[in-house]
Amino acid sequence: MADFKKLEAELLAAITAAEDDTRLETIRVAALGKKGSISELLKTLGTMTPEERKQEGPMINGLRDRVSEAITQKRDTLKRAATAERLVADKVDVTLPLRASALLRGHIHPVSQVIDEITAIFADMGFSIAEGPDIETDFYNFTALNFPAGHPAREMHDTFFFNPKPDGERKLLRTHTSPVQIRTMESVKPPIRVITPGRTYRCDSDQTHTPMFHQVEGLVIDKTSHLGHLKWILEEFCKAFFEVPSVKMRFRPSFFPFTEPSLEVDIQCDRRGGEIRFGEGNDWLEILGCGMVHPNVLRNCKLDPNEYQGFAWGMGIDRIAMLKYGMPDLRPFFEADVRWLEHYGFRPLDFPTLAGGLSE
Ligand code: 2U9
Repeated sequence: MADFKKLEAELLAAITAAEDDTRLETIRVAALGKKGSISELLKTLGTMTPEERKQEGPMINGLRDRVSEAITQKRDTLKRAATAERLVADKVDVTLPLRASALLRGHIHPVSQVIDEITAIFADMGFSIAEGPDIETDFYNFTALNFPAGHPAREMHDTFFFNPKPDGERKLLRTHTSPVQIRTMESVKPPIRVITPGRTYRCDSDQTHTPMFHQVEGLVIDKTSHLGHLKWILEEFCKAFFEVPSVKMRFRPSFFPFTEPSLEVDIQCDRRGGEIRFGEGNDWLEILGCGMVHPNVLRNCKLDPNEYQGFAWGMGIDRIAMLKYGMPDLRPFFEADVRWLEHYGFRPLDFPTLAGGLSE
């Protein structure tokens, strides 16, 4: 009996003195584990006479319950103390600036952003997107598009040509995305509604021209498609792209080998105050060229001009990106300067949609 009291006093003192969970667990195993001091005492109950057991049983069981309870309470106390300690130590300075997540550190290049915006607008009107090779044959870049033999665009100083192959064929870097529409007309039976954004190349370099630039062209071929449809499409596009409720457009006669008639299109703008605003003002700005697809081009794609007709247009993506986002110089577009990209780039997760907003 005296031994039980002594054991209990020792265990309770050790439990009180335990400084952490590990120490407490060692005490628990030493007392209540398989070979612990209290477990050994419990085992002796089996060897006792009923009288002895009647007397000793409650004492040993009482000892076990009190020690278990003391351990549980001590564990709670240690846990609460640890939490309190962490609350004091883990200070958060809510005034610190936000550290940008890796996902937000990169930026979308304005050209990619504008391609995504154009894609969203034309996809909403039922157009598909087509792509083709940057390295083209003379046929797809010029001949099929009704360029005559001596046309200036076919000269070395206007276009990048590869060295001729043994059979004399000279490949070239496409000067427009029109070859993609030729390939589309060869492989898709009308009705066709397609836009072709992509890289294009010309032997030209100054403040407003770079040897590589971006174009988007559109093509509609059906049985009765006409300039009235084209006008509506271009007006809807300009309103959506420049995010204005209305815009006036001016169509001037022009000439391209691949369209007849051919037109150049200006949009209304206001240049006062050192910046351009669209949908208001008395100035005009040229933004694209267009026309009815030349019958020779249809014939070159094995389409009968007596059955099918349609229209096409083309515009420079870099140029309309500069206009929309107020970027004064074209050259930094292709200099890969991270500071420029951080300034003019777009947040990576804000994909432009008509419903969600193109540029917000
Ligand atoms: C096919 C038939 C006709 C595409 C067209 C233009 C007019 C045009 C320029 C705008 C600025 C090129 O980037 S730019 O220098 N483009 O003015 N493009 S019509 O006509 C086509 C295309 C494909 C089969």
